[in-house]
Formats: sequence, C-alpha cells, structure tokens
Amino acid sequence: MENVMELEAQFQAKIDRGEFIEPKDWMPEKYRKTLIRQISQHAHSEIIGMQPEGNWITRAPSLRRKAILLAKIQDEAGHGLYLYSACETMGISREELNHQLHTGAAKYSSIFNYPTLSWADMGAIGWLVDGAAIVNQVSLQRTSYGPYARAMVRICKEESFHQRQGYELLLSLCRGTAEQKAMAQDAMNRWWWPSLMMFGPHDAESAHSAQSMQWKIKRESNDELRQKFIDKTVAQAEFLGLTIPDPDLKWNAERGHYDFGQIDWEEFNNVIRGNGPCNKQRLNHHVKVHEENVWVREAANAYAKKNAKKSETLVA
Ligand code: BYC
Repeated sequence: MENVMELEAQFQAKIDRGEFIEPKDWMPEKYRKTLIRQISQHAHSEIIGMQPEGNWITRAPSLRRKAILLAKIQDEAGHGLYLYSACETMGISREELNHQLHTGAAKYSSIFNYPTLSWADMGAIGWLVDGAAIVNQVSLQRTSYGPYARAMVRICKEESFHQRQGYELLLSLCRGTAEQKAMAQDAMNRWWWPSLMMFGPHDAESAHSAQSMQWKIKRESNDELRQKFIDKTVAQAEFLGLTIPDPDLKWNAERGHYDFGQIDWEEFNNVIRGNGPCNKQRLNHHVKVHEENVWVREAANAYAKKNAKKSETLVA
C-alpha cells in the first residue's frame, strides 16, 4: 500500500508534467478544499453578478440594448451552472454550496458589492469587469483541474462578447452628447479601482497563492494578472477619450509596463468582510429568491425521480 507522501509526490509530478487532474484521480485533501473554495467563489460571483446588471433590464434605452443585456445576463447564469457542476465533481452538493454562500462561509467577488447607478455602468461592467475577468480566466484555462479548465474555455468565449458589448456601449456614449460622455467618465471613475481589486491582494499578502501556484491551480499571480489588465486597458480608454482616475498611471519604459497608484486595500478588506455598499442587499436577495423558488427544485427532483423509475422499468 502506497503511503500518502508517495501519493503526494506522484500527484505533484503529474502536475509538473502538465497533465490535468480528473475527478476520480487521487488528490490531496487540501487541493480538493482549495478548489472547492475557488470554484464555488467563482460560481457564486457569476450568479450574484447578475443582480447589478438585472437592475437595468427594464431601463435599457432601446430594444437592441435590452436584447444584448438580457443575453449577457443569461450567459452569466450559464457560467454559474457550469462552475457549480465542476465544483460538484469534487464531492460537494449544490445545497451545501448555497448554504456556504448564505452563511458567509463562501465569498463572491468584491466587485458585485458596488451599485449600478447609471446606464453607463452597463458599459463599464462589460468593458472593465468582464475585461478583468477574462484576463484572469484565460489564465485559468490551463488550471490543473480538468473540469474547471474545460469550463473556462467555454466561459472565455462568451466573456469576450460581453467585454465587446460593454466597450461598444461606452463608445456610443463617448461619441454622443457632452452629458453622455460625462456619464461614461463618471462610470469609469467609479469602476476603475474596484476592477483592479478583482485580482485579489498583492502577491505578498495573498494567503493561498504560493500553494495554488505550486499545484498550478493558479498559473499567474494576482499582481501579474492585474498588470496585464492595466497594460491592455490604457489604450482602450484613450481611444474612448476617457481619463483613468489615477494620477500616478504612467508608462515605465524600463519595466515595459504601466506604473500605477496605490489601491485602497482598506476599502477592499472592508468589502470582502461584508461591509461594502451592497453586500447585504445582494445576499438578502439571493436568500429570498432561493426560498421563493423551492417549488422549482421540488418539481425538478420529482420529475427526475419519475424518469429514473421509468427507465428502471424499461431495463427490467
Ligand atoms: N473578491 O490568497 P488570495 C465575472 C479573497 S465573475 C472577494 O489571493 P486566491 C462576471 C480570497 O478568496 C468573475 N474575495 O486568494 C460575472 C481569500 O479569502 P479566504 C469571478 C477575494 O483564491 C457577472 C483572500 O481574499 N472570478 O466574471 O488565491 C458579470 C486572500 O486572497 C477577492 C473569479 O472568481 C475578490 N476580488 O486568489 C460580470 C476567478 N480576491 O477564502 C462578470 C477565480 C481575493 O481565504 N478566482 N479574495 O477567506 C481566482 O482566480 C482567485 O480565487 C482570486 C483570489 C485571484 C480571486
């Protein structure tokens, strides 16, 4: 019988060879727990992330914009479902995952605790929030856990449409009246810094990074991904004619990257501890809808049971 240390060495060697870990493979308990934490946080983010945008469906300024926004929000629901399924392959139930969200044991992305105050926010979320999410998720396409990596491939294709629709929305506003342009700038001012916070704390402060990098759950660090996002977004802001609200943002030829100002980590910590502007509203809404829709889950379970019985009878 192989001992745990041997199994762990084989597991790490497999990861080092660049192979995927699949649900039935042996894995260290901490690898399983880390992935449940990260994938469920990711899934909850997709689902909670529908709320700030859902707020604007009835107020979209045209049928075209409404159709695009609806399609995007439906995509987020789909992303949540792929991710919950990937998470369930690690031996945890959907019920337990929801329980963890409702009791605060599981987090969701800090970004969704900010309010959406104007129509331009739909553009800023698509461009900046989905833009930041793509940078992170492209990297996760090569994460070591097979079901998570494969979910990311599909999600990234849809996210790139989301990012473009947000950019196109803002471009229309920026080419419109002075008031529309000001609305776009106001959205940029409010969403820029929270978007940078999506990548998590600095590497030196990141509790999980070292282990997650060794297991190739994370392929690039929080700071590397944040820098990538900034570097590719500055020119896009310039094309829109919008000013990034950071007086310290400056090209550094020596580094080949943009330097940027201090992130307000106190604000970030406050938001992830549950005290951001909309934390309570977001969670209460999720709990309320979850309770109201208990009949849907009961009906789906009854239907599945009936079908299972039918196929049992057919086999017999
Ligand atoms: N917000 O050691 P660290 C979307 C927590 S949704 C909240 O660096 P890790 C979209 C972290 O959990 C996209 N919490 O952690 C949907 C940890 O807390 P605990 C969502 C954060 O995991 C709708 C502690 O801080 N994307 O695209 O190694 C509409 C220490 O951090 C945050 C994902 O979820 C945060 N921003 O790295 C539009 C991507 N950052 O559990 C768009 C998947 C950190 O120890 N996740 N924390 O108490 C990841 O890539 C990684 O989990 C992170 C953090 C880079 C976020």
